Amino acid sequence: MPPIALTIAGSDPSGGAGIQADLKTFHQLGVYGEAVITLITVQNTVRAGCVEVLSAELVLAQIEAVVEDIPPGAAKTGALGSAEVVTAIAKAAERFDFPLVVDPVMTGKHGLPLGPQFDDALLARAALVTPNVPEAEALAGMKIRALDDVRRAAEKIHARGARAVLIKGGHLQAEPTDVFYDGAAFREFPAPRIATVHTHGTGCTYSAAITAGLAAGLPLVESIERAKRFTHEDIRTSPGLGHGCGPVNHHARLA
Ligand code: PXL
Repeated sequence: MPPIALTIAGSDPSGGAGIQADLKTFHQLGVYGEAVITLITVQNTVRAGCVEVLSAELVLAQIEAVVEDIPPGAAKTGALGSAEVVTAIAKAAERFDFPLVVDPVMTGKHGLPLGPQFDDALLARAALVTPNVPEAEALAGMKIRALDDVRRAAEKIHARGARAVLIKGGHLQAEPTDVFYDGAAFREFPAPRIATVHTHGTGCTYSAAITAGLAAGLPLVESIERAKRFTHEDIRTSPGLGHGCGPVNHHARLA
């Protein structure tokens, strides 16, 4: 049986982010992908139109159908769209016997509103939560400027119930260092910044790659390390599609 991973996320029709990025990432990392859609966006690399969020009932029915038949080895959430969907997934996740990665997506490219404030119920079900700096500021209720602030925010988010936290450093002024905290120790994952505008879908790809690692049985920190290398390679080799901020390359090869 191949490793199986589930994404619960929104659709980006341009294929760079959201459910499309997650499925391509799962596939590239040798994992069978399942996809529960929460919302549909209208967007391309230049502009964003609107967002339509599915009902919590429809999202839940999709999850139940998938999990009772082809249970995944790990799952992730991306854009969830409404407080009702967040609450419904938190409830469903009480019965998950596989790890859940929560990517607390709030705002998409071009300012698309993709998620509400997260309540503690979903964070408490997360084996890992992967905010970027603005999302970490919202979750921790503090401003983040330097690496010390990132560490404090990670502690605050961990205190809200997430088993582990990975704050992505891409929005920091300095070197984009990611900070991991699991309540016991901090780990830092630095990476050189790549000068490109073609980074659309970076966050989705990163959390999907971590989920693929967990689905394949890798330990959490190894999954993060491999996902970091994969995402870095995806950005470095982004194909420059579209007329604006293009997608990363979901087909990068890991050395
Ligand atoms: O990168 C966050 C994200 C997640 N999900 C969808 C998106 C985006 C960013 O634009 O469109 C559907």
